[in-house]
Amino acid sequence: MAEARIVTCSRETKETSINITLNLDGTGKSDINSGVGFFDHMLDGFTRHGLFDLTLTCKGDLEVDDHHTIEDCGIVLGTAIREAIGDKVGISRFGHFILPMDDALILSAIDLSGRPYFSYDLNFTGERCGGMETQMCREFFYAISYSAAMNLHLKQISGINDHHIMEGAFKAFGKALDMATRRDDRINGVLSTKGSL
Ligand SMILES: [Mn+2]
Repeated sequence: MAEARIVTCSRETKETSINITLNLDGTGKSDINSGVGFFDHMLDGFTRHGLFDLTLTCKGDLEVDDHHTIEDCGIVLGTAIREAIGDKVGISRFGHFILPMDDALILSAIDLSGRPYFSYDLNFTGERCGGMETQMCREFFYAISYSAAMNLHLKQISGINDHHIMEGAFKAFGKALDMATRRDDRINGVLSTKGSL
Protein backbone atom coordinates (compact mmCIF):
# COMPACT_ATOMS: atom_id res chain seq x y z
CA MET A 1 0.00 0.00 0.00
CA ALA A 2 1.49 3.31 -1.07
CA GLU A 3 1.72 6.01 1.54
CA ALA A 4 -1.06 8.55 1.92
CA ARG A 5 -0.66 11.81 0.09
CA ILE A 6 -2.44 14.08 2.53
CA VAL A 7 -0.91 17.37 3.62
CA THR A 8 -1.96 20.32 5.73
CA CYS A 9 -0.56 23.78 5.01
CA SER A 10 -1.13 27.02 6.87
CA ARG A 11 -0.08 30.57 6.13
CA GLU A 12 -0.68 33.68 8.13
CA THR A 13 0.01 37.28 7.11
CA LYS A 14 -1.50 40.66 7.98
CA GLU A 15 -3.79 40.19 4.99
CA THR A 16 -4.92 36.57 5.20
CA SER A 17 -5.01 33.55 7.47
CA ILE A 18 -5.33 30.28 5.55
CA ASN A 19 -5.58 26.60 6.43
CA ILE A 20 -5.68 23.91 3.75
CA THR A 21 -5.79 20.12 3.93
CA LEU A 22 -5.40 18.37 0.59
CA ASN A 23 -5.67 14.65 -0.16
CA LEU A 24 -4.50 13.79 -3.69
CA ASP A 25 -6.15 10.38 -3.39
CA GLY A 26 -9.55 11.51 -2.29
CA THR A 27 -13.05 11.01 -3.62
CA GLY A 28 -14.04 14.60 -4.42
CA LYS A 29 -15.15 15.77 -0.96
CA SER A 30 -14.77 19.45 -0.20
CA ASP A 31 -15.34 21.76 2.74
CA ILE A 32 -14.42 25.20 1.50
CA ASN A 33 -14.93 28.59 3.06
CA SER A 34 -12.84 31.39 1.59
CA GLY A 35 -15.36 34.13 2.25
CA VAL A 36 -15.91 34.55 -1.50
CA GLY A 37 -18.86 32.41 -2.54
CA PHE A 38 -18.06 32.22 -6.24
CA PHE A 39 -14.45 31.25 -5.53
CA ASP A 40 -15.71 28.49 -3.18
CA HIS A 41 -17.89 27.24 -6.05
CA MET A 42 -14.79 27.14 -8.32
CA LEU A 43 -12.69 25.23 -5.77
CA ASP A 44 -15.55 22.82 -5.23
CA GLY A 45 -15.54 22.01 -8.97
CA PHE A 46 -11.75 21.59 -8.95
CA THR A 47 -11.97 19.17 -6.00
CA ARG A 48 -14.96 17.18 -7.19
CA HIS A 49 -13.70 16.59 -10.70
CA GLY A 50 -10.07 16.07 -9.72
CA LEU A 51 -11.25 13.50 -7.15
CA PHE A 52 -9.22 15.16 -4.44
CA ASP A 53 -10.41 15.93 -0.93
CA LEU A 54 -9.97 19.56 0.03
CA THR A 55 -10.64 21.47 3.24
CA LEU A 56 -9.96 25.19 3.01
CA THR A 57 -10.62 28.02 5.40
CA CYS A 58 -9.52 31.57 4.74
CA LYS A 59 -10.04 34.71 6.76
CA GLY A 60 -8.94 37.48 4.44
CA ASP A 61 -9.14 41.25 4.22
CA LEU A 62 -12.29 41.25 2.11
CA GLU A 63 -12.97 44.79 3.35
CA VAL A 64 -10.18 45.75 0.90
CA ASP A 65 -11.19 43.46 -1.96
CA ASP A 66 -10.85 39.80 -2.94
CA HIS A 67 -7.27 40.08 -4.23
CA HIS A 68 -5.23 38.92 -1.21
CA THR A 69 -7.73 36.19 -0.35
CA ILE A 70 -7.70 34.55 -3.78
CA GLU A 71 -4.00 35.04 -4.53
CA ASP A 72 -2.96 33.71 -1.12
CA CYS A 73 -5.27 30.69 -1.40
CA GLY A 74 -3.40 29.98 -4.65
CA ILE A 75 -0.05 30.20 -2.88
CA VAL A 76 -1.11 27.82 -0.11
CA LEU A 77 -2.90 25.35 -2.40
CA GLY A 78 0.14 25.30 -4.70
CA THR A 79 2.38 24.65 -1.71
CA ALA A 80 0.09 21.81 -0.60
CA ILE A 81 0.24 20.28 -4.08
CA ARG A 82 4.05 20.48 -4.11
CA GLU A 83 4.32 18.88 -0.66
CA ALA A 84 1.75 16.17 -1.46
CA ILE A 85 3.52 15.03 -4.64
CA GLY A 86 6.77 14.94 -2.69
CA ASP A 87 9.63 13.23 -4.54
CA LYS A 88 7.37 12.46 -7.56
CA VAL A 89 8.40 8.81 -7.60
CA GLY A 90 6.05 6.71 -9.72
CA ILE A 91 3.71 9.47 -10.87
CA SER A 92 2.64 10.27 -14.43
CA ARG A 93 4.05 13.83 -14.25
CA PHE A 94 2.16 15.13 -17.32
CA GLY A 95 -1.55 15.78 -17.39
CA HIS A 96 -3.99 17.39 -19.77
CA PHE A 97 -7.69 17.81 -20.29
CA ILE A 98 -10.01 19.64 -22.64
CA LEU A 99 -13.20 20.33 -20.73
CA PRO A 100 -16.47 21.41 -22.31
CA MET A 101 -18.96 23.37 -20.26
CA ASP A 102 -21.85 24.48 -22.42
CA ASP A 103 -20.39 27.22 -24.67
CA ALA A 104 -16.95 27.10 -23.02
CA LEU A 105 -14.17 24.74 -24.09
CA ILE A 106 -11.06 24.98 -21.91
CA LEU A 107 -7.68 23.28 -22.28
CA SER A 108 -5.43 22.66 -19.30
CA ALA A 109 -1.99 21.08 -19.60
CA ILE A 110 0.43 20.40 -16.75
CA ASP A 111 4.00 19.24 -16.32
CA LEU A 112 5.04 18.68 -12.70
CA SER A 113 8.55 19.49 -13.83
CA GLY A 114 9.78 21.50 -10.86
CA ARG A 115 10.20 24.44 -13.24
CA PRO A 116 7.43 26.99 -12.86
CA TYR A 117 5.98 28.24 -16.12
CA PHE A 118 2.62 29.84 -16.66
CA SER A 119 0.68 30.46 -19.84
CA TYR A 120 -2.83 31.88 -19.61
CA ASP A 121 -5.28 32.65 -22.34
CA LEU A 122 -8.75 33.08 -20.86
CA ASN A 123 -10.83 36.07 -21.89
CA PHE A 124 -13.66 37.33 -19.74
CA THR A 125 -16.08 40.04 -20.80
CA GLY A 126 -17.29 41.09 -17.34
CA GLU A 127 -15.38 42.41 -14.34
CA ARG A 128 -16.92 40.00 -11.85
CA CYS A 129 -18.51 36.62 -11.39
CA GLY A 130 -20.54 36.95 -8.23
CA GLY A 131 -18.17 38.33 -5.58
CA MET A 132 -15.01 37.33 -7.48
CA GLU A 133 -13.17 39.63 -9.85
CA THR A 134 -12.53 37.84 -13.14
CA GLN A 135 -8.96 39.24 -13.11
CA MET A 136 -8.30 37.13 -10.02
CA CYS A 137 -8.59 33.91 -11.99
CA ARG A 138 -5.21 34.66 -13.58
CA GLU A 139 -3.65 35.62 -10.22
CA PHE A 140 -4.87 32.40 -8.61
CA PHE A 141 -3.47 30.06 -11.25
CA TYR A 142 -0.22 32.03 -11.53
CA ALA A 143 0.26 31.60 -7.77
CA ILE A 144 -0.45 27.87 -8.09
CA SER A 145 2.10 27.49 -10.88
CA TYR A 146 5.02 29.05 -9.02
CA SER A 147 4.25 27.72 -5.56
CA ALA A 148 3.76 24.16 -6.87
CA ALA A 149 6.71 24.61 -9.29
CA MET A 150 4.62 23.34 -12.17
CA ASN A 151 4.35 24.17 -15.83
CA LEU A 152 0.72 25.17 -16.30
CA HIS A 153 -1.03 26.12 -19.51
CA LEU A 154 -4.66 27.25 -19.51
CA LYS A 155 -6.26 28.08 -22.81
CA GLN A 156 -9.77 29.04 -23.81
CA ILE A 157 -10.62 27.35 -27.07
CA SER A 158 -14.11 28.83 -27.07
CA GLY A 159 -16.57 30.37 -24.64
CA ILE A 160 -19.01 33.22 -24.22
CA ASN A 161 -20.31 33.06 -20.66
CA ASP A 162 -17.83 34.14 -17.96
CA HIS A 163 -19.22 31.72 -15.35
CA HIS A 164 -18.80 28.80 -17.76
CA ILE A 165 -15.31 29.90 -18.85
CA MET A 166 -14.00 30.18 -15.29
CA GLU A 167 -15.70 27.03 -14.02
CA GLY A 168 -14.44 25.16 -17.10
CA ALA A 169 -10.90 26.29 -16.27
CA PHE A 170 -11.06 25.14 -12.63
CA LYS A 171 -12.52 21.75 -13.62
CA ALA A 172 -10.06 21.27 -16.50
CA PHE A 173 -7.22 22.09 -14.10
CA GLY A 174 -8.54 19.55 -11.59
CA LYS A 175 -8.81 16.82 -14.24
CA ALA A 176 -5.32 17.56 -15.61
CA LEU A 177 -3.81 17.61 -12.12
CA ASP A 178 -5.48 14.31 -11.30
CA MET A 179 -3.89 12.77 -14.40
CA ALA A 180 -0.45 14.25 -13.68
CA THR A 181 -0.43 13.07 -10.05
CA ARG A 182 -1.66 9.51 -10.76
CA ARG A 183 0.63 6.73 -9.71
CA ASP A 184 1.55 4.31 -12.51
CA ASP A 185 2.96 0.88 -11.59
CA ARG A 186 5.04 0.83 -14.79
CA ILE A 187 7.06 3.85 -13.70
CA ASN A 188 10.13 2.98 -11.67
CA GLY A 189 11.59 5.97 -9.87
CA VAL A 190 11.04 9.44 -11.25
CA LEU A 191 9.78 9.84 -14.82
CA SER A 192 12.63 11.91 -16.23
CA THR A 193 15.63 11.24 -18.43
CA LYS A 194 17.59 13.27 -15.85
CA GLY A 195 16.60 10.94 -13.02
CA SER A 196 15.06 13.67 -10.88
CA LEU A 197 12.57 16.50 -11.12
MN1 LIG B 1 -21.43 26.97 -11.81
